[in-house]
Amino acid sequence: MSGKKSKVAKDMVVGLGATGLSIARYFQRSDNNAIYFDSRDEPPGLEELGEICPDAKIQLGGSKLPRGVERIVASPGVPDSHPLLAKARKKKIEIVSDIELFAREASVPFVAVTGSNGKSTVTTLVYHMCRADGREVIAGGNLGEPSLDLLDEDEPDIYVLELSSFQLHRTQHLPAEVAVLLNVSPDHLDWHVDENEYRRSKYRVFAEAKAAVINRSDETAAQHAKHCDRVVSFGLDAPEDGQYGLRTDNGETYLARGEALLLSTGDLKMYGRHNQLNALAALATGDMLGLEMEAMLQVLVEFPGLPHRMQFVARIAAVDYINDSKATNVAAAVASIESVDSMLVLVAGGDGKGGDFGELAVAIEDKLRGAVLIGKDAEKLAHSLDTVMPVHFADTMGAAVSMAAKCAESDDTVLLAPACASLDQYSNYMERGDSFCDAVEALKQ
Ligand code: UMA
Ligand code: ADP
Repeated sequence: MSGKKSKVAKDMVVGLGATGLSIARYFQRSDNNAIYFDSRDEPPGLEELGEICPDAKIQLGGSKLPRGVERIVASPGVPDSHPLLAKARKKKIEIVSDIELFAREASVPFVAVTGSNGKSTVTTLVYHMCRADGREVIAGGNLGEPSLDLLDEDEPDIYVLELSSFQLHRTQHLPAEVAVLLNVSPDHLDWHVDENEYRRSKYRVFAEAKAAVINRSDETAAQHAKHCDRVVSFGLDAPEDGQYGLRTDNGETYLARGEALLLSTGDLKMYGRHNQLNALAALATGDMLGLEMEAMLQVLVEFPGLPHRMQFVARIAAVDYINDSKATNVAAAVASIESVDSMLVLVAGGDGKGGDFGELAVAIEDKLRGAVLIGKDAEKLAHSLDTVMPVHFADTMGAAVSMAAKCAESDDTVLLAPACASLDQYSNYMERGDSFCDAVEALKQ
């Protein structure tokens, strides 16, 4: 196969992680030659790249832009400020995401789900709803399998893609069947130039969409979705005809479409107000796709939520322990704190990604018995929180959970909702969540 390839590589793939390897597989399938770059001496995908593409040209470190490169396919973790990408931009070389390549290639419709928080939950709900309706469906993107790998599977009726701001930032062409924007709050300010650029990346999801699902509280989203053939909104208020929201009847709150009551919120298996919003967004999306309402509602009754999102761990000595390790920014932590009714001891901290912890203090003042802070930005968090509650520091998760157990009173909840990324101490949020669960288990001994 390699004999057919042109000698000079016109594509450069930046990043040898999960995305870089999926691009390598895609290029190998389409017989395309590329140069592979990673800034690290020992990138995680180096060995596998050798298996996928034994004759791959590889450049590790530096910022040399090889002659002949006409396009860069960049992995999401590498910001535009990287010297190689900065150089490429100066030379007006096209920089695209794997999602751009997916969108050019996909021959069946796809749903694009984005937002600062709730993406994985809504993507998974829509996936299950499609299945419950009898559709062949594949989900991936920022969640799970990289998008280009999805193209190598048997063609489904529909794809459901979770998209990050990093991916959208480098995607121009995205003709989604339905584009979903759940919410926008500051995040990833260590990657994007500023908050405006982050927001613009999120709104880009609507650019070529046929239909849009928008959050009613976001007027800018409505502006960006104006051109779509159909727009359906969701929110926690009572919905107008054809829109999704909450209605109260005889003291009971229901998910509703217009005036129609669909499901009591008490029958939702997922926990918390934010998950009612996620359920409404998923219903609105399924509605756009023509899915059966009964099938969708059954999914909401059964789906317990994803691991590490408001996951109940244990009740020990009259205290509940909840793992919301995926609350990796301030807005997510606020949402999870607001969804717990009892007084709380918060376990938080990690890499704050430039987020504003002041907002956290304002939102949670009355609910917190105290906070135990971990990780790189513990001091920064303490600065915002110690005026409103007692704060403690811990070097390890074990020490944090022991300290939280000491602070908690009867019927309190100890909540891991870090408001930060985990990468300063862990490989990912899952490892951090597991470490919390292990520390809670250890309390039983
Ligand atoms: N890196 C370097 N040098 C390089 C290339 C990468 O140091 O040359 C570093 C990056 O700075 C980053 C890490 O390597 O810290 C991984 O970056 P990557 O772009 O290679 O990541 P992938 O392994 O391809 O995984 C990416 C997504 N990761 C990011 O956006 C950081 C994964 O989302 C996604 O599942 C995967 O593609 C498949 O699509 C993870 C994530 O944390 C879950 N996403 C962020 C989030 O959800 O908040 C956006
Ligand atoms: P994402 O994929 O966008 O990170 P997840 O579905 O994995 O979203 O949820 C991550 C965290 O964000 C949850 O653990 C919860 O703390 C918070 N969250 C989820 N949905 C919402 C929402 N609709 N609004 C605000 N916060 C949310």
